[in-house]
Amino acid sequence: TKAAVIFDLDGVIVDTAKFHFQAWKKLANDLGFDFTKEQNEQLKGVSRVESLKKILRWGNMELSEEEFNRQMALKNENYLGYVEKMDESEILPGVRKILDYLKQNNIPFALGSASKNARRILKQINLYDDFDAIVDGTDVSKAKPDPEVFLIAAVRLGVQAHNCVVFEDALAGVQAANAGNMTSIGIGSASVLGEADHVFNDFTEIELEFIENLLRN
Ligand code: B16
Ligand code: MG
Repeated sequence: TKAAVIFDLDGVIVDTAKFHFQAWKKLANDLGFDFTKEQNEQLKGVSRVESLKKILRWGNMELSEEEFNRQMALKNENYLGYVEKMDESEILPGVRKILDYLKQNNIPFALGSASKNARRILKQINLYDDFDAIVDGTDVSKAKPDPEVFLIAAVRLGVQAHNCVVFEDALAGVQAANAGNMTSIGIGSASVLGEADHVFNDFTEIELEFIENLLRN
């Protein structure tokens, strides 16, 4: 049995959630309303289209299809303005240590993200070539909590789903990993990610021995 690891991107490897928030907030403000940081939590792991639908519901707004698509494109342009400025310093604390450990031990690892910008972000932070497989929002038809993104990653890594360990910061992502029969590790608050097999506040709390044990089983 060959074990492998799958990482979510936003909220796990980098904190792009803060940039998504700024860009969505600007969109809402330009349309004449606002939403809170708490509401923004509900956008984590959610696709671009579904995010805009939620936000418009919060603002009690409806847009024509054309305007909806225009707003989505504007949001993404704005978001990419932040992404352009990203570099290796944006890699969250503790992540590099785990990636190095996996590489040294020849344990394959993939990216499993809902973002259509995932490849661009990995290039910005100089991790693009480190992943054995990259599955992102351009590869899937069903959004998390559907396990599709992680199942495709397992196939591309050549491992069985039940031998995969998934790191996720969003509840929808934890549910996707569980639905795919994978081991789920929540990164964030246990009150949000209680459905995960294990939860840590961040990667600095994870000992290499913990990963070792997980991958041995
Ligand atoms: P984009 P993940 C998700 O990435 C984000 O958590 C979510 O907030 C975002 O709306 C989604 O990607 C789509 O991103 O607009 O770049 O295609 O957490 O699955 O890595
Ligand atoms: Mg995420």
